[in-house]
Amino acid sequence: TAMGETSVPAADAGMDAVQRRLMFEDECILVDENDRVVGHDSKYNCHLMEKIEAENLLHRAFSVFLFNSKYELLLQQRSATKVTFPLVWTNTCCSHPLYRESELIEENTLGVRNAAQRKLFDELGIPAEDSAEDLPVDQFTPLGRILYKAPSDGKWGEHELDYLLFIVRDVNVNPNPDEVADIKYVNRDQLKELLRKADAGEEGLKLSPWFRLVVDNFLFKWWDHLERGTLGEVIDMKTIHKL
Ligand code: DMA
Ligand code: MN
Repeated sequence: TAMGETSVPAADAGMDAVQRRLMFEDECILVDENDRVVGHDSKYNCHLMEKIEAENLLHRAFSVFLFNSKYELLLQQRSATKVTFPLVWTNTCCSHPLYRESELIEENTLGVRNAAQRKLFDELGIPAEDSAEDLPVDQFTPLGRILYKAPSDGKWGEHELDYLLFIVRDVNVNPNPDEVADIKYVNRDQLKELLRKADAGEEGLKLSPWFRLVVDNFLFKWWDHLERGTLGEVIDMKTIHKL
C-alpha cells in the first residue's frame, strides 16, 4: 500500500501523484552482479542515487524493443511527469519485474516476460491477448543482459541489471499520457538521423542512457539478424555485459 501522505518527504511534494504512487507501490527485485536475487525494495529507494551508492542497490529491469512487420522499431518519448528521465526518447517500453511470484519466475525468463506484457498494456495500451494483434508472452525473445548505472538529475538515477527483449508484432497502440508523451516508428536510417540530432543537441532531443548503450553495443547488429531470421545466433543469456 502507498505510504501515507504525512510521510512523503517534503522534497518530493512536487512529484506527480501517479508517479509517486508507483514509487511506493512497486516493489523491485534486488539482485547481485550475477543476477541472483538478494532481496527487494521500493521503486523509490531503488532509484535514489544516495541509496544506490550507500547500499550498492542493484535492481532487475527489462527493456522491450518492439518491431512491426516492416521491421520498424517503435520508440516512445517518456512523459514530462516521469520522475526519472522525463521527456527523453527511448526504446518501446521499459520497467521492472516486481517482487511477486509471477514476475520472479526465472525459468526461460518467464517472470521478466510477464512483467513486459503487463507494462506494454499499462504504458502503451497493447492488450496481452484478445485479438490477432496481441502480445502473447511466448513471442518475446530475450537476447541478453546488461548492467549499468546512470544518474538522471542528481537525486534520481538507475542502477540496473536490464534484460533486453525483442518482439515483432503489428499492434494497435493507445499510449497512456501518464507514462508516454509521444511515440514513433523508425527504420534504421531514421534512427541514425535521430542519433545525429541528439548528439548535436538539435531540437532539444534527448535519448535515454540505456537506449544509447544498447544502440552503441548491440542494436544494429541484432536488427540485421532479426530481418534475416537469424536472431537465434546472437542470443546470449549467459553473459552479463557491464556497460
Ligand atoms: C525502468 O524504466 C527500466 C529501465 C530499463 C530504465 P522506467 O523508468 O520506465 O520504469 P517505470 O515505467 O516502471 O517507471
Ligand atoms: Mn530502474
